[in-house]
Amino acid sequence: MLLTQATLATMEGEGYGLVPDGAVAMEGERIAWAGPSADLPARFAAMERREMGGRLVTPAFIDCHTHIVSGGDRAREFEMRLEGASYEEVARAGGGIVSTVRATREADEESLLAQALPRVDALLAEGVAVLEIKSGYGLDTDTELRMLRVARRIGQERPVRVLTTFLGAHAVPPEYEGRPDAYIDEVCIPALRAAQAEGLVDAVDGFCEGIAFQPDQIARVFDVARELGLPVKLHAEQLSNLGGAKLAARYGALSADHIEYLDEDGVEAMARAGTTAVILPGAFYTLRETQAPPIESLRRHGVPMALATDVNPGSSPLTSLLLAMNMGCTLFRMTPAEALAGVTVNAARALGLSDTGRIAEGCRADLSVWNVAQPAELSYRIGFNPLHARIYGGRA
Ligand code: DI6
Ligand code: FE
Repeated sequence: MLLTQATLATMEGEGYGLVPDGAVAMEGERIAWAGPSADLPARFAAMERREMGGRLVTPAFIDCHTHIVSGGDRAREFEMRLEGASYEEVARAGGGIVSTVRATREADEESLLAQALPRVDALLAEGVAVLEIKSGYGLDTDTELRMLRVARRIGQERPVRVLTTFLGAHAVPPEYEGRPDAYIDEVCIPALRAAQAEGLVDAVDGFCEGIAFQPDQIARVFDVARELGLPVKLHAEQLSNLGGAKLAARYGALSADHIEYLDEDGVEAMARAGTTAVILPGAFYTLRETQAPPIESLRRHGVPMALATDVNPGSSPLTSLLLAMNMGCTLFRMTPAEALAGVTVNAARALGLSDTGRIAEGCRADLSVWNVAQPAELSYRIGFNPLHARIYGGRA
């Protein structure tokens, strides 16, 4: 397939890597050539042509941080809070993360899949081609593995590439309340080994926070990840600064995520380690946080910034990367070019992928065609999806 008359945002080099009158030649699942139409090599000129009429063509989006597999929902909890219930009252009524853990444990594979697919489809409607999916609502071996199996099945049921992340260190389950070390040693680490033995793990994550796990507990999980040859990433500095990003950087982490409370030392450690910052404005918005991530400092130190939905039933019931881009700009003052890089080339980087998220020879032919003329429109509009066509693996 050959696309012509396209405005290409290649995401190569600085900014958008814009090519005003561009062409993209695809062979099989790969991009064979991309550049100005005037330079199209003769050997591609005879290919089946699709004229884009000046439409914007971008790399397909990548959602690099999701908890899209989970049981139940927390709408009633949301409602109770707005009717004036306190955090304790919500918890006593069975709300909070524990309610999601209970509902996830009770759900079988088919049910978890059926609950996740509508959320996946909402992302696909915006052209998402790569989706990271975490475990972390099972907190026992059976359920953690079941979540990861469902994640793998999503990649078979839908035209999307799924990367799985083991997040056993997400929360302390009720049966281990007050005993986080015992949970890490008796459940989390054995579950990670079991999941890896089944080929269910592409990366390992944790939640480093006062309400979750301390750096030394996360480090024990990361040591096992290293032994198993798995890359790591971390929920760090979301609600306070425990030095999580520095810890992640020490393990050469792919990414440190949330990072609202990240300090300059942490930014420098990430820059040195080549760790990507994953910005999650959906959680910031939902929790009505006030401390924004240090975008200016990340920019100054050249830390690549990705943007993701953090889709989860508690802190970010968001299934739109377009809205995440708008929030990244409006709430955090990212530029529209940074927002687009955040859901393409830098999201790929956060997942350790180098063959996607850009329009360049040899990359996967996962592209989105938009009914807009300039890339800033993708970040500028609110609640508007201008996707015109989705190209996945070279097929429309
Ligand atoms: N950070 C969050 O905001 C969510 N998990 C995490 O690591 C909260 C998850 C939930 O409330 O269900
Ligand atoms: Fe998260």
